[in-house]
Amino acid sequence: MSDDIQQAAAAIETADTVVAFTGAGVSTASGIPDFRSEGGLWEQYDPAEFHYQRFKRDPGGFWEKRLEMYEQVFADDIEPNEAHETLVTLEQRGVLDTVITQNIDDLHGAAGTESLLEIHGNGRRVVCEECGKRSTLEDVTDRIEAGELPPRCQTCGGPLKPDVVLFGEELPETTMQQARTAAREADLFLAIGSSLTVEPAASLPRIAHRTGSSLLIVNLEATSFSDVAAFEFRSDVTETLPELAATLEQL
Ligand code: CNA
Repeated sequence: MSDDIQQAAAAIETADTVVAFTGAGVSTASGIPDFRSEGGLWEQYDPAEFHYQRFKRDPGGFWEKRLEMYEQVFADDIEPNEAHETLVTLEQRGVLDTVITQNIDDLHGAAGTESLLEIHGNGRRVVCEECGKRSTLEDVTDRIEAGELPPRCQTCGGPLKPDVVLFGEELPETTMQQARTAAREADLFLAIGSSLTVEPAASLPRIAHRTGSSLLIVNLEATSFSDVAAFEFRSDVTETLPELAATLEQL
């Protein structure tokens, strides 16, 4: 076991408040491409297809493209991986307080993380733009496949939108407030599988760092916080997180 892993595990064990912030890299091992890596979603789609203005202008075309993209995110064989599972283990062991995720894939919830802030929403849900009623993606997919395009709210007839933050939309204020508070209160902030480039989400490691938290980064490539991190592992999250958890067990 390397010294770095030993020291990082000890830092997790001794910190009073540990917060994990995850990005698309936590789910690539489950088979969901991230945005920016080779073969990532931006090689397959034009981000403009998923802009809020596109949804407003052409909700039918938007939904067709969205369901095509969702085949890669919500396929039947996609399941949480060792990284999601390790975060559950750490929470159950009482050493991890909160998970903040940028992901919309529902995999932290499916793995069993209890204290979870989904700052970009959750793609398994759909929301009515008029009355705010939520329904499931499954239900709306069935209706679209039966020819209801664009899908409309069964209560008020309003337009239905994925319950996620589209480009051009604000992040949910209450959830972001909770995420900022968690970042401020963290003694140790784990940044896992994220390029840490997407604003305003990337403001969270900045808040954590400025308010005195140590940063522990696990990501395949360097991030803009690499030079200030107390610990940095340029490695696969599905290897390093279980290694950290196994080391913690032996402390
Ligand atoms: P990103 O900018 O695509 O960065 C992902 C990072 O993860 C990259 O730096 C990769 O090098 C790294 N990475 C990939 N696989 C691994 C791995 N196995 N182990 C370690 N590191 C790895 O994605 P971010 O999450 O930083 O950007 C935020 C965007 C991406 C948010 O808007 C998300 O909603 C959005 N997104 C979410 C999903 C999802 O829900 N699974 C998928 C694709 C994009």
